[in-house]
Amino acid sequence: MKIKAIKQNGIVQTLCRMCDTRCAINVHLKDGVITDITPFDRHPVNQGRMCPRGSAAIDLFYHPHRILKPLKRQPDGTFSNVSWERALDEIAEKMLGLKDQFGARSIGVWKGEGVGFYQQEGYPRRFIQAFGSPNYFSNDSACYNGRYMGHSLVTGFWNAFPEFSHADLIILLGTNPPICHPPFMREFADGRERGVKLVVIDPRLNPVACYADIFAQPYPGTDGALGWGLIRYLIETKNYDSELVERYSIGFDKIAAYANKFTPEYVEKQSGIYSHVVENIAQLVIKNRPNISIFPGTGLEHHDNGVNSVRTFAILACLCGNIDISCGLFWPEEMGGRQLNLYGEIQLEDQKPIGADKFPALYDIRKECHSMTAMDYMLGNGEYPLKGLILTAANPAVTNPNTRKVEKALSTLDLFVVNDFFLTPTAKLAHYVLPAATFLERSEIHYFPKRQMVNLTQKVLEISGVRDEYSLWHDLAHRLGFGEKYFPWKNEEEVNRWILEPTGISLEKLRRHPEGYVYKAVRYKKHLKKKLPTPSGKIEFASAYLKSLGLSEIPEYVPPHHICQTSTLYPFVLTTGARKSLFYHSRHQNIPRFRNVHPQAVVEMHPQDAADLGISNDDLVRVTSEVGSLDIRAKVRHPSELRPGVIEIYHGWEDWRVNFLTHDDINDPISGFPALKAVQVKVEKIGR
Ligand SMILES: Nc1nc2c(c(=O)[nH]1)N[C@H]1C(S)=C(S)[C@@H](COP(=O)(O)OP(=O)(O)OC[C@H]3O[C@@H](n4cnc5c(=O)[nH]c(N)nc54)[C@H](O)[C@@H]3O)O[C@H]1N2
Ligand SMILES: Nc1nc2c(c(=O)[nH]1)N[C@H]1C(S)=C(S)[C@@H](COP(=O)(O)OP(=O)(O)OC[C@H]3O[C@@H](n4cnc5c(=O)[nH]c(N)nc54)[C@H](O)[C@@H]3O)O[C@H]1N2
Ligand code: SF4
Ligand SMILES: [Mo]
Repeated sequence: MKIKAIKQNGIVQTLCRMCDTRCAINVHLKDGVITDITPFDRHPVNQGRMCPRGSAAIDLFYHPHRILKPLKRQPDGTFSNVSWERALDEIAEKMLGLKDQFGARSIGVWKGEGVGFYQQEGYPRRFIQAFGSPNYFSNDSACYNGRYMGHSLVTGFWNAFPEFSHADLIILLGTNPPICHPPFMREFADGRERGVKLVVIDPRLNPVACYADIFAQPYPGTDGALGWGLIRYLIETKNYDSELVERYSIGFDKIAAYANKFTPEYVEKQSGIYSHVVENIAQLVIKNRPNISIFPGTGLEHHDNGVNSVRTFAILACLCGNIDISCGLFWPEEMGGRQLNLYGEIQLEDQKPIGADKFPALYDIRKECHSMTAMDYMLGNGEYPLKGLILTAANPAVTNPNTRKVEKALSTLDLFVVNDFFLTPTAKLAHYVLPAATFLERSEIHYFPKRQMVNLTQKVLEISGVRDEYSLWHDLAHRLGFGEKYFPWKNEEEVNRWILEPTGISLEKLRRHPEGYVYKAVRYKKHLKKKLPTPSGKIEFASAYLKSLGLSEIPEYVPPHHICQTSTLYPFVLTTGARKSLFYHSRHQNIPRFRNVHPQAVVEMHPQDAADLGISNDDLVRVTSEVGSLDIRAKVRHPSELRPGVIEIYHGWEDWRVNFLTHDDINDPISGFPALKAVQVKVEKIGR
């Protein structure tokens, strides 16, 4: 590795991107080598703390298996080194050939969780629009879009992280903050000193549930019923913000009429949450409104009724008068920097973005194509063929549902390029694997919406032979003939300046503010003065837009498929993907000190279920769904940790891929999300 550090000795302040929390860190350098990563104590997000995954950036950066030169797959399946110039020339030539033969839309791009949002997502979006194809895919076909859409359909904006420390009541639904968003726990601890109450709704006792005043375990996918039960209670007892409803919302009569049937007893029947617990939660809501943080995680969106569950709780928040306040649904104002995407300039709707026919709201609201449907197009079962894919920072051969189909589909591509650090199961299927740069090797502008704050991250080091994300798209664009027009900037520094120019904020200024620069002082209750960004300009309890698409106008509660169609063959419900502290999806299994903590995959089971099947701890069991099967060790949990009938398997294991079992065709009708947290399965003991 030939490494150039921006300084040989000392500390560089930047943001960690081992997850999207983006804690501020000090990177310590000695003779050009990173010796330590410690928290930077003047940043409001992490306030001088960090989690163990942050320092693992060192393990990642110097990992012995890191790919440092482009690889090309040979006819015998092995990989050989090629130069960057040759790899990019050949990729560009192939792209132009496919474009000539099948049209630009036969090629797509895909960005994964490895690079996150904002600027790094902007590059592939810009690239593929400029190329003339609408086919932009991402991990967000199974992440975040569901929550984004659920909130923005009601209020017009995304529910950025609330200021939990200002709440009097926090309701967490299907989310696991101590593991997933560690700084939340500090905010919670601050709130706790003031007596904040906590309600946790999760079929599994996740770590934060141990601190809850009320912990309720619903059947997976039934949160919507609880949401409607709480709405009914507020309306019945006239304990809602009537002024907000009258002046700033539409559709109240419709939800009031629909909520009627959700008595506590009916909610109990639907969700398994005792009726008196439903009432207790409702009373806590009434007592503490409007200062309530209602926060849903993937546990809601990974169901076939996910968006409507999220909408139901967004409506509940609005009824509590919880809109545009610090601990509630906060409406961030933008900085006003330039956007990288080209949606204002190039319209490609007539090119039939993949999935836009099945899930029109997904493309409309997020300008994203549906990654599961992409597999059908690759396999020749789409309206037109998808022949080429450039994928960066994702590992769908592990993380996308119905993984065997994903592998088969990716293997049929005429051109498959993967940009990653490692030869992942996805990269092994590629024609070209390009060596990717870590976050320590790039500089980007990052926003913290809830604080209306911006940071510039620092490029700490450079490895010869490794190119950052911008360079990849830039270098390809120039070979394809649209570089000068759409990727004119020589490097990230020039892009950063172009983005910032209209704001009057300089790069130098951001460099002087490693603690973050507030681009606009936060104001609350803006909806009293200006229209909300919904079609009606008001809070939408009922959406005429969804109705026009033939979807439910109000977020009607439809029980999940495993309840509508119970199966004697597959009597268990498998929830997947409850995060582990040291793993990040499919990442970090190759970091030995982390692997020692999580050595192998397990299926977590309720002791009664295990006893019924004669299963003891560590027995080898086979879990089978309609899609596939997986052999895995059993972990028998304490009776309070899981609902009986529910089992759980983590989703990132390369050697035990739970997505062999998940369906790609049981989807939420609004977002197209796969039902990753409700798979009907059977369990058999196969050995010790
Ligand atoms: N350490 C670590 N941190 C991460 C990640 C990681 O892989 N590792 N991933 C990051 C990413 S990309 C994301 S999207 C976030 C996800 O962050 P979260 O959504 O906060 O976390 P998950 O662990 O996915 O939690 C989902 C919870 O939902 C529960 N659940 C399952 N079904 C239901 C249901 O029907 N109803 C309810 N109420 N609960 C249900 C599960 O038992 C689980 O506890 O985490 C981020 N942070
Ligand atoms: N069954 C089931 N499946 C799930 C989920 C679940 O809960 N259950 N969760 C879903 C969710 S919420 C998400 S977000 C997705 C995540 O799915 P993916 O986006 O596939 O995420 P990762 O597995 O983390 O893969 C990221 C890849 O990017 C690489 N990488 C990391 N950083 C960088 C970088 O800076 N640049 C580049 N070029 N590469 C980088 C890593 O080496 C890794 O191979 O998984 C989804 N899949
Ligand atoms: S929570 Fe951990 S991994 Fe995420 S940004 Fe902070 S230190 Fe990095
Ligand atoms: Mo995610």
